Amino acid sequence: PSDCSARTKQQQVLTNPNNFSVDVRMPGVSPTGSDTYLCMAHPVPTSRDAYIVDFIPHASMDTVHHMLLFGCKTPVSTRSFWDCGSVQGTCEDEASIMYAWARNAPPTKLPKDVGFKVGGNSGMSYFVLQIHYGDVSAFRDHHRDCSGVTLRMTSKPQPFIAGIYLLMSVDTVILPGKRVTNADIACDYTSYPIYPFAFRTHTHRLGKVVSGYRIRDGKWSLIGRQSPQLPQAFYPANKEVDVKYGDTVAARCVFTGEGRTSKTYIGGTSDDEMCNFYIMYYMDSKHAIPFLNCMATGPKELFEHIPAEANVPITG
Ligand code: IYT
Ligand code: CU
Ligand code: CU
Repeated sequence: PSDCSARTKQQQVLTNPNNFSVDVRMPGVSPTGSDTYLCMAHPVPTSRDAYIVDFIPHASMDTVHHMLLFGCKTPVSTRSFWDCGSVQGTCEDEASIMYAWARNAPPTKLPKDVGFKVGGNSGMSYFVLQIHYGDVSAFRDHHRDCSGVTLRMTSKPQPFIAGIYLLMSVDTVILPGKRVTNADIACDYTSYPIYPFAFRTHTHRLGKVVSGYRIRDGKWSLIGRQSPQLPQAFYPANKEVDVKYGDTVAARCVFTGEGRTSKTYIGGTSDDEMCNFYIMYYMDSKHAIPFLNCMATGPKELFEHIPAEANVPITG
């Protein structure tokens, strides 16, 4: 409806002066084609340190396919909204994913005493919301959409800081017609302990299964395994598996080249592929590292010992 023109605002919760909410919502948009990606930026409303402690999604089930929330220093645009389809059109600098909503997937909650740090000197001065609108027929009546997310925030320092560890392949090539191609990624972990509590997988159409592991003393322990063809939300991770100094973190994406007539490379379009395993973790705020990346190809000898489940496609 039309009451969504001034929806993006900051709200003070009267009970506790440290607590506030930020509404990051589309300013009443009406996509004109199917599979439109729209983005909007919202400044973090404080220059001090602040912590996101909860996400409350507002998504129209009949139009929104998925929503992602990023933090960064410089959004691609500060217009009310912009088209951010196909290529990485969110931030000028590196965008850090903090939240994912996908139709028919259960939402993940942050554990108690855990917050994403933004504002201050965190390098996060903007939130960028990306919404993938699916079937456009729901917009034939030209109504305006204000889907988005409300962030529950506090200025009170949290005992644990949430972070994201992104494992991604940069060099996988999938040969046409070849039944199985693995993308293997691995990095040694040499920092303070992290405690994974959620994970997200991302590939395009050719991905069958994506699995992430901790390797300690030669033993592989599953952090999470999912079909990237299911809604790409954050799913609960195996809580028993922490990662500490001396461990290796590894991920495998299984692809098929069946149905393709030319080589498929890593890239931004839907004809390209990606192999991503995101670990959402918390760590002691005393030595918190909010974002980590691993882009190294895993050594063949290491992946000879990957559990067999990593090669089993998830059906249904
Ligand atoms: C080449 C590739 O794999 N791109 C991924 C991972 C990626 C995410 C972010 C790369 C960079 C980032 O700043 I955040 I550089 C990719 O684009 N993944 C998509 C979204 O863009 C997040 C996804 O849905 O996971
Ligand atoms: Cu989507
Ligand atoms: Cu992608």
